[in-house]
Amino acid sequence: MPESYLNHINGQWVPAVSGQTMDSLNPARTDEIIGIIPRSSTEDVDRAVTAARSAFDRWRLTPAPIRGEILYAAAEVFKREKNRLGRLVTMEMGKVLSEGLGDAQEAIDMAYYMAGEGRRLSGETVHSELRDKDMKSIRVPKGVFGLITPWNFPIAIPAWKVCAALICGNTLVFKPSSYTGVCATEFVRVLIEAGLPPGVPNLVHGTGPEVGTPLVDHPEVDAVSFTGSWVVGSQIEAGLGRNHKEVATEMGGKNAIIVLNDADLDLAVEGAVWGGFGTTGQRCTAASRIVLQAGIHDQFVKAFKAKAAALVLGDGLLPETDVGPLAHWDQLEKVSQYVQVGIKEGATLVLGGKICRDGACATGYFYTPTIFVDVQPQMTIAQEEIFGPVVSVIKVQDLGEAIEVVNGVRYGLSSAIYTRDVNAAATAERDLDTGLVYINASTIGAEIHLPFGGTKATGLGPREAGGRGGSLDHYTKWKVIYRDFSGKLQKAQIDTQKPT
Ligand code: UN1
Repeated sequence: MPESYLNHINGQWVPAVSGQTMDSLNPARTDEIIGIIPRSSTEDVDRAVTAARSAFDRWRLTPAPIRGEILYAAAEVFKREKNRLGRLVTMEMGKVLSEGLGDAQEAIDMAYYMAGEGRRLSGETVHSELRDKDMKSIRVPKGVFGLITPWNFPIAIPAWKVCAALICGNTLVFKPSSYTGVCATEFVRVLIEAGLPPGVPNLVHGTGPEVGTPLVDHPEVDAVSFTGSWVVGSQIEAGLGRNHKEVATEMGGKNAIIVLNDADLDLAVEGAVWGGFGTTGQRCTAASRIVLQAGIHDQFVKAFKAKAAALVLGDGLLPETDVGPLAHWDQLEKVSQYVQVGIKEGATLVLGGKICRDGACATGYFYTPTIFVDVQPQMTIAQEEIFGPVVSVIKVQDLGEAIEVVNGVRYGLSSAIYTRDVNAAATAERDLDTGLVYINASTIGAEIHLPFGGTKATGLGPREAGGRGGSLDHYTKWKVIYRDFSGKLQKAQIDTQKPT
């Protein structure tokens, strides 16, 4: 009998008010239910937001280094639980075990990193133009956050948002993807064990329309962080903008790897396989376009195809598996449809292009690694985010054309270039319009202590992760304090002070 999971509201584990539930399935073995999670609605959201609001003042006034100590304790629990959480990620979301463990590792890293920020939440002190007056800027929390996270990094992305929100002194209502509710619950259990007070973290399970929408629309929610689809993220941006509430969105990419004629080809092929088919292509940072300079095109495609064809599909818990299933049925449908569009628009399918139903694939949502060549930059498969194991190869003549192709999409998350020419690498670094640029490395694998995010339709608002210049800018607002201890009326810009 699968375990039943609950919402966490005001320090209590509680079912949805409606009593309704949803099953969370293993995408590699769809007859296996990983857990039963609540299917909540507006009333549950309302209770959670009320709890977060009433806990806010106490949490805001808890010294930041003490908040940091709780996050440090959480990091230690994440570390203790890493194997269990990593396996659970694989079972509920499908990525292979080494990546499931990597997902859990990001939470460990983020919790330690943000714990340290408790002693570093600094602003500026500067000199006043007037005597006997001082001034400073300080970071203050924004209040109650709504945090909405996707299924592709079911532990890591919650950790990015939750740890940053907490260290800055905010309380929160966390609404995870309904495909990975068990991972989300285990994540919150760690926070509770670490000693977070009631009402500070709240967890409400459910669907986007039934929980996400009332959460972002709630008048007592001060700001929102969202990672997920462009369609939903754009609606959230518009709605919050109208209400003057701050939002940070991260909505995907159409990332590309450039390979120039002088590149280390073996390294570039390895990078393309890892970026294109790692996590079954279900990363916002996945390398879904490979832009090849004409001189190495044929040789690269041959090696790339051979390596991709050798990838073993199966249950991510099995040691021989290279590529796990897609995370759910809709993903399988979407990927299949995009592949049909690619064929119709005239791209040449050289590998894969089909749902896998043989052997180890029979029980789940598997799609074979797929490569298209002869792809034109404007084709649908080269413009839209597919979020699956489908890579489009585009041929170009030179670096200038390559950069134009990479930048010629509406997203701007990650890009990479393989070259031994230092001038070419520097030009790419300057001109690629993406939030992340990799030199001689693939498009995936950002580290948590630098900002994560991108340009154009990839997202709005401050970046995720990182510290200054990253998520601290989303989870705090600036307050400026002027203190005049002259005992008289002093007028900035008007009273001129002479040297004595
Ligand atoms: C995502 O796909 O939304 O840089 C996040 C990476 C990972 C995070 C990806 N560390 O690929």
